[in-house]
Amino acid sequence: VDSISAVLTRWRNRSRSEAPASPEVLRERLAELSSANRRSRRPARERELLRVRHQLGLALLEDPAPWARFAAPGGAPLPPPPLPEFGPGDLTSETMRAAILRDGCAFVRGLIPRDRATALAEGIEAAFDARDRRGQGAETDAGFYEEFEPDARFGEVPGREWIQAGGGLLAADSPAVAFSMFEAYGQAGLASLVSGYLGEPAVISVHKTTLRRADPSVSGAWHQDGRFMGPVRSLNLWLALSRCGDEAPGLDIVPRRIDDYLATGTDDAPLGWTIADQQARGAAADIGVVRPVFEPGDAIFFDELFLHKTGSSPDMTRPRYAIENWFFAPGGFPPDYAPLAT
Ligand SMILES: O=C(O)CCC(=O)C(=O)O
Ligand SMILES: [Fe+2]
Repeated sequence: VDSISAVLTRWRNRSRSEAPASPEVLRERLAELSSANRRSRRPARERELLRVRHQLGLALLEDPAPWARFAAPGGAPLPPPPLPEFGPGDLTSETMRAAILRDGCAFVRGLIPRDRATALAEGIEAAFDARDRRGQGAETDAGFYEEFEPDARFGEVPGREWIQAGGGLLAADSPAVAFSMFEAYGQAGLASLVSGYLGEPAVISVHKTTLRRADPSVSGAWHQDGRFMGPVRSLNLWLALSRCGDEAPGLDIVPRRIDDYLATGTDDAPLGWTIADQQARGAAADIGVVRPVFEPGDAIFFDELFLHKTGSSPDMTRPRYAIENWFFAPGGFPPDYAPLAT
């Protein structure tokens, strides 16, 4: 058996000197590196894993399926509105599609185990710390914060300052947390659930998979993410890693299907791409705005049309940890984003 460093050296040399590897070869590499890293975690391997995920993502984008369709809505009868709540075992691609077409979203209790969620929240705290210490010129914990450099065609990843200002850190900038995140996704069977939903292999991005820490002082603003992503075929997984919605900021949502984009920048809307409170309340109509209480590991899925915002109140006392993870179909991937295979 080759040592991992021999494998890595061969791989690095290979990717420089040969034609791009096929998706099959890259998948195999991903599986090998992941299983080695499960046995003993290594920053160099976690960095390499992100690079291979990026290459595989690029390969998948080369081969979109324009004829692909979302899963047909179906499966078992939906839980009652306004917020259809599933156990992890009873959410399928078909029931998810049915829930999104009826209520705009699907809520899942315990999508990942509580202890994994809590460990991810600790990882986020470590990544934020490593970024702060790096900002002060100090040595940092290897692998908790390293800015990912996508292929040259994408240029520099923009907006890290405002992502930071908004309480976020790109998952691709933390090889260590990214590894734990993908492991949790693997255990939850997410890739096949989401690929089944999209009708194509689910791909995420460097630009829009964000580790979040929301302090009670953050004020949310109503929005639909499709407003700034353009025409996409997407599914967002918003995964709570700490209890929120009561003692810590959660999400305020309008749990109904909205088929188009609401007017932005009117009335008291704080920014050009955001939606005024009275517009959002109007859209919610008799359903009302809902602020679910999430436990660590609970999740909500929704797409680019869904109306939501960070839900905070002045009386909240704790920060909230979460992952905002947008999956895309290769046939509906934002052109400026750098892909990562799931
Ligand atoms: O985490 C938040 O508070 C905002 C999340 C969000 O806007 C999203 O997941 O699209
Ligand atoms: Fe959003």
